Amino acid sequence: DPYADDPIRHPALKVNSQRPFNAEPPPELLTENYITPNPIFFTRNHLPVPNLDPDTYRLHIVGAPGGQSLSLSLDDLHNFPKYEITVTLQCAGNRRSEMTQVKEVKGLEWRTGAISTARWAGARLCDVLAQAGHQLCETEAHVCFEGLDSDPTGTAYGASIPLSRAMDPEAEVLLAYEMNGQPLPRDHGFPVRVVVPGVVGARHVKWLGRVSVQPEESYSHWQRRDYKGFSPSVDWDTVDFDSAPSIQELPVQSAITEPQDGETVESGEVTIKGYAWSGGGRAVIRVDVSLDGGLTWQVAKLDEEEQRPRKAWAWRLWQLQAPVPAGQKELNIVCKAVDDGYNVQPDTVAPIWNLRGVLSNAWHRVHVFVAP
Ligand code: MTE
Ligand code: MO
Repeated sequence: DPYADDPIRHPALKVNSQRPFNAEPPPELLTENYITPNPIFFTRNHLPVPNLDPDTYRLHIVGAPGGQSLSLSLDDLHNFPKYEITVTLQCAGNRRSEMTQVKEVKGLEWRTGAISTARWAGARLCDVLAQAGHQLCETEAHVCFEGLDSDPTGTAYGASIPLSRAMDPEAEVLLAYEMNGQPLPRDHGFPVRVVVPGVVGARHVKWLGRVSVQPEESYSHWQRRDYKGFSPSVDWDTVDFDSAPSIQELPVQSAITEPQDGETVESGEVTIKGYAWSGGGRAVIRVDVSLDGGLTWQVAKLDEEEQRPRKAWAWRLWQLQAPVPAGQKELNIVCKAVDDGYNVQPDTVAPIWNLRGVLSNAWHRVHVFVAP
C-alpha cells in the first residue's frame, strides 16, 4: 500500500477521498480564525505523501545558459532573505459539489472548504532563480516545478507558472519552508513547497524537487490535461484540452459558512458569516447578503485585516447581523462578493458549468428554517 506511510490527520476534517488523501475543514471551523490552523488546513493530494529526510533533501534548480545549476539544502535555502506573507490557497475544484447538482462532473465533491489561509515563510523564487543566472526575457518562458511525489510509473506531480510572474518581486512567489511559524506539515509539502499568491492551488507544488525554466508550459498532466475551464457545451467526447489556457489567477469567490444549509435559526436576529477572496491580488471591496433569495440586499461587515493594493493575497472574513423579518418560516440566504476590478460572481451555476467542475463561483445559497 503506497499510502501506508501517509501522516495522521485531524479528526474534524471532512474526508472526500482517503487514498490519495483529500479533505476539507467543516464550514464552522473554516471561518473561526483568519489564519487557518495547520491541522485543519484543507488537503489536496493526487498521490501518496513522500517521506523526505530534511538532512539529505536537495532542491535542484536548473541553471540558465551561462549561469549555474544549484543543488540547495534546506540550510542553503534559509540563507536567502526570508519573507513571510499571508496567502489564501484555493483549489480550482472548491464548491464543485454545487456544479454536480446541475449535471454530473468528473472530480472530488468539494463543498465550500477547499480553501484555507496561512502565513507562509521562505525564500523568494526570484532570488533563487537569479542566483542560477535567470533573468526576465522578451520571449515567452515558464518556470516548471516538479514534486517528489510520484505514481507507480514514477511520474511526478508537476505544474508551471509564467517566468514573468516568477521573476516579479511584486508577485511574491515563495519557496516556502514554514507554514504559520512551523516547518511545513507533511501533507502541505514538507520540507519545501511553492506558494504562488493569487494563483490556483494546483500551481503551489508541494514536496518540491526540481525547478527549471522552459520555453513552454510544464508537460505535466495537471498543467495540460486538467485545471482548465470550458463552455457548458463541451463534453468528454468533444473536449480539446489544448484549446484552453491553463488556469492561473482565480475569479472572485465567496461563501456562507454560518448558518449551514438545512439548519434552524432563532427568530429575532440571525448572524451570517463567511469568507470572500479574489485571485491575482485583487482585493475584496464588498460582500452583499440577501435573506430573500436575492430580491433585497444588505452589505456585510468585512474584517479589518490589511489589504495591500494589487497584493491582496488573503481572504476577508465577513459577517452580517440582520433582523429576521417577522413571520418568516424560512430564509434563502445568498452571498456575493465584489473585487477591486468590480468583478462579480455569476448568480447561478448552470451558465458556468463545465465538465471538470472547476471555477465554481456562483452566488452561494443557503436555505434555513426559522424556529417558531
Ligand atoms: N503538489 C504536489 N507535489 N502534489 C499534489 O498532489 N496538489 C495541488 C497543489 N500542489 C499537489 C501539489 C493542488 S491541486 C492543490 S489545490 C494544492 O496543492 C493543495 O495544497 P494543500 O494540500 O496544502 O492545501
Ligand atoms: Mo487543486
